[in-house]
Amino acid sequence: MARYLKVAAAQLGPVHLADDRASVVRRLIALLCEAHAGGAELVVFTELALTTFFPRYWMGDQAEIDAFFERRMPGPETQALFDEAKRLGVGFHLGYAELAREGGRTRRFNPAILVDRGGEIVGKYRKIHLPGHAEHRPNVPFQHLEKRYFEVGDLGFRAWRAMGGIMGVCICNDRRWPETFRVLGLQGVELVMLGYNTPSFNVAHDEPVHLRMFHNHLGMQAGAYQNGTWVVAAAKAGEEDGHGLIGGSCIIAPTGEIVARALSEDDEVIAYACDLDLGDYIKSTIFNFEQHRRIEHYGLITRQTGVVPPEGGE
Ligand code: ING
Repeated sequence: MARYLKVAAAQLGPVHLADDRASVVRRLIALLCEAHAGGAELVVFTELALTTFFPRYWMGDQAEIDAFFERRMPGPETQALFDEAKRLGVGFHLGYAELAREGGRTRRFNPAILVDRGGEIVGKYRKIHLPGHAEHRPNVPFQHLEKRYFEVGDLGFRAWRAMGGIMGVCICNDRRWPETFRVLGLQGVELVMLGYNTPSFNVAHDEPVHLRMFHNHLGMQAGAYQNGTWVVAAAKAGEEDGHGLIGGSCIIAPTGEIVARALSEDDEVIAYACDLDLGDYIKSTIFNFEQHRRIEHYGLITRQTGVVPPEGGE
């Protein structure tokens, strides 16, 4: 039995500080229309799609920081994207920066939403694994201040029945952590969608540049295979005001194979007809969780945060 969903990853090229939201939304709508023309029913946009990757900058003034955040979704500039998607009957995933008033206080998150064919937000995820640092590091070429500008997501890793299957969402750094995919896998996820903004080189360690792309795909391919799920990943790519971000947007089958991959570091649509039943044999044999997992031996994973090496010995 095959249950096809034509999915597109809409890679977004650089968004510069000078680019306003309206111009970015026009690009997103153009990508949406291109994907729809190719038969896509679901379009995955990237993380923090509406602005430049602002956590690379140290900003001391909260009003300056908050200018990168959305107060409402859809908001005045993004309504046009929701309207066009609904008109075309296409679902989409969108990452953005969220400023919310909850529990009597202002909250700031790095979320992504899943919007169905009818234009309704059916799911929201707030990024849990925030990489980088919270303090200003003056001696590096760029900052990575997600721990300063965002709170840790408080909605957990959730899967939703939508688009004719079981959909999951995570964001960027989440894709590097096996726990992300396993918690979604334990909900029977059939397609995990995500966006990422990944600097082209690692300021934290002098590592060969080719490893950025290798590690980008490694974690997602493993996550796909080990949980029998599709993974659709859309990059924000290219040089944003001189700061490079890797491309490599891709669609990965539950077998772990990359079935489509972006060639550029600019606005680019890739697409694939994903058989949402393809992961069934993986979930019912090698990764039949019910039959094979031994949770009585996994306690350290949730009891312990950091490393505790063995005592004694030489
Ligand atoms: N970006 C990067 C990512 O996880 C990063 C941060 C890059 C962490 C390279 C470690 C190594 O792809 C975001 N936004 O999480």
